Amino acid sequence: MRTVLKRLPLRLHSCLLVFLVLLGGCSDSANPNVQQAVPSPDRSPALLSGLLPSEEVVPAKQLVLGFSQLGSESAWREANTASIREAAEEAGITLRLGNAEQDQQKQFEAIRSFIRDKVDVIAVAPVVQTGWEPILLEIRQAGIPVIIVDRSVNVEDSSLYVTFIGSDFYQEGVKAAKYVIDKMRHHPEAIRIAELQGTVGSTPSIDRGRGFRKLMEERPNLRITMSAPADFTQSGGREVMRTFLQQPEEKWPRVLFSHNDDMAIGAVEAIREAGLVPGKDIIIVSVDGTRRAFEQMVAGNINAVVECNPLLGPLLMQAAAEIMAGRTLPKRMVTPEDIYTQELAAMEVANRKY
Ligand code: GYE
Repeated sequence: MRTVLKRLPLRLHSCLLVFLVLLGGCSDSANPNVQQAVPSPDRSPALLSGLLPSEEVVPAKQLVLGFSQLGSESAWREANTASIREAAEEAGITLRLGNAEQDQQKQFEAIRSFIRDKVDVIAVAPVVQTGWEPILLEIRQAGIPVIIVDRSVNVEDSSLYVTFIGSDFYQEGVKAAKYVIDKMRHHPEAIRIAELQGTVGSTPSIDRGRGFRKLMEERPNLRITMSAPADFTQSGGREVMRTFLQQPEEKWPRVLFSHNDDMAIGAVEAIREAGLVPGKDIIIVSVDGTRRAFEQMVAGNINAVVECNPLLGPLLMQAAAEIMAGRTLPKRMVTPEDIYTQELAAMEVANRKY
């Protein structure tokens, strides 16, 4: 019989191997409830070699995964949802998917319905990072293992979940800052920077902002003079950028750091409306690396994009199957990511998968 893991593309095994090599030693085996649901969680040498003996793996049709997706606000999110749907189908895993439309309460409701349905594994992409302890305790009571996907949760007891699969948002902020510092290296004068933040209280917005600021501290002439949340949406980015440009001209920013591509694309529209040239009068750096942002780079409107990979589906399915097979996963799985500038955009645009 074909198994979940046999159905996953080979490159995923090597991906997981990279994570394990990078993060080996971070594994968590302290969660008694996870151990209850997951017998003998010793790290398997077979897993480390990337080759799994098929007979040890739970047959695909037995695995039901409940996934609470936080919303559908951006191109990144659409790609993330599609990746998870496709990977579940490919792996033969039954997926129950709830779209919480940016509402944490709806995520709780979806999770409670997964508990009632006695799914095997619950995955959550948390809209904000606080407030998760009570529901994670409810899941623990039910003996269901939890995988956190994309954004993280602030909990004191990290044994409340098995693993967190997602990007290093702090590093994304650092990469964006490095680009701005390099781009402005011949400008000793005071440079005003505007920042479009994502959803208030969400990990990517908090950590991208922190990483960016950390590097800015070293450059006193580069100052963030305007900063406001725009919910990671294109319309939000357009509206907030409009308000920035309603300020007197001497306050206009020379640089825009947008926490995602959708908001940057909205900002490009607002910049044009104000009679300015995006990418020239205002240097723009954003995060995600969607095909649309690459097209904007090719057109010269966006200057640089820090990659944030939404294609987490295959890794999530692999992790769920590993848990069911009783293996210990690293506590943290980080996706490798890059930064792209206009010079590279034309070459890369056709290769973008999202
Ligand atoms: O950058 C943004 C989306 O959580 C990493 O959420 C994700 C972010 C992504 O809306 O486009």
